[in-house]
Amino acid sequence: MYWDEKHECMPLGEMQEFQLKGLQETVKWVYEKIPFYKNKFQDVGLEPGDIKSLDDLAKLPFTGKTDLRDNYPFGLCAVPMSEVVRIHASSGTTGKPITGPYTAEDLDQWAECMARNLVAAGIRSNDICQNAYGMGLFTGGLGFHQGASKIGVTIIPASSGQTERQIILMQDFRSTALFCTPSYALTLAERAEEMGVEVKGLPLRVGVFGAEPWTDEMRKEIEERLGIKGMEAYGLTELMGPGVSFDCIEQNGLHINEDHALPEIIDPVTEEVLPLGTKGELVFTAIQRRAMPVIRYRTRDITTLRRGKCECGRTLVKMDKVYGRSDDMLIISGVNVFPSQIESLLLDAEGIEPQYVIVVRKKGYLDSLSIDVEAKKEVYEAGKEKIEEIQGKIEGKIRGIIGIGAKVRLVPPKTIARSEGKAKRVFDERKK
Ligand code: DLL
Repeated sequence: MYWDEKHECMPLGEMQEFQLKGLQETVKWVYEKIPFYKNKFQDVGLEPGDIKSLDDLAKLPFTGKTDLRDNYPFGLCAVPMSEVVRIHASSGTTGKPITGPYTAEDLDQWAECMARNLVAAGIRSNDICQNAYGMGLFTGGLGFHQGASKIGVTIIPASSGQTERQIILMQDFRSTALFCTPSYALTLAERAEEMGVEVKGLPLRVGVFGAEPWTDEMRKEIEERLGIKGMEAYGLTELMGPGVSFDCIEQNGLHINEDHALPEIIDPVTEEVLPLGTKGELVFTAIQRRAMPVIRYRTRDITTLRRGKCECGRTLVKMDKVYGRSDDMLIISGVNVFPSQIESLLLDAEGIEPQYVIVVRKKGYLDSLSIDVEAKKEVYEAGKEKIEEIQGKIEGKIRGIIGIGAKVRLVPPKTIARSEGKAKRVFDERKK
């Protein structure tokens, strides 16, 4: 079942015509309304009329996070404040947050994109959806809320946190669907176990998880512990929030709402556009938004684009699960490592809980990588020998598969801080 069959299953030729029209209109719109873009286009000698085909997209300059920060809060907004009906913002751990202003039409389009996401995840109007994404400036809570409202489900706007109460709500209101970050899903699973609540015996059957990188191994872990299907949502404040891409029942890549967000993959160093099937940095151009349409926005997310027949019938281009962010990539003694590679190996190991932190330090001239991962209770209780055996096995795998030395430490159960939103698992102390 689709939410918007026309756009989700559009033949490629028709989609490209639609995209070109959207691109031309948007380029003209930002050129006329936002001095920042006009100046940037003029710097490279470009006028809106020069965009004659989708290939001309490559002629446009990129927009980066710093451009958004430099123009904080509304320098890149194309409409007067009287037409802005909502403002979201990303938390912005460093520097100024990224703002996301929306017109009423932008909000409606966002809800449409989210409705596609939820229907593809199997959500229907008779579902009772517990929305445990943070409500507020973060786009997760309200983004899911609006999409779910379009479908007409029963929404429980629980927001994140108050974990024990979440479990009680899940039992009392008989939630069938859960929306939250993957790391919070784990926190909920664990809290339920501590409370003696058997989630598998409850009506919960599906989760829609996103907002942070998570591996397929993590998905399996969540699916098993909660006894549900774990579906995915991807997005970013700069584009709309969640609803940019989503996985279907095939669970092998995320369909991009490419009639809204026109994707490209580039080499993050040379900025050259890469062909389909090549891993690189994801770049998006918003082609239907009015308040803040970004042009060739560099997401820093690393993935691959693929076109082909999907069993679900959707023709929307697919991106692979995000491998990591280019700024999260660790260079350890010259070897490039994504935290997701470490997560995959950890979660494959026996006797550990999916709770870990990665710390990189500099010792003299050398980089050192240490990983603390929680032992399962029975392993911890089994004693030193068992613990050392597992530590050694994981270290061996990391050396063999990733090619770097790591110090792995199994720490006692429940000693690593639990996440209620986006988990912070990597600490690169060399950057201090
Ligand atoms: O995290 C929007 C969102 C909310 C997506 C709820 C999905 C569900 P920001 O806070 O602006 O927006 O963070 C955007 O989070 O560039 C990615 O690096 C990361 N991210 C989002 N979804 C995924 C995902 C929201 N499914 C940044 N897998 C993005 C991996 C993700 N990373």
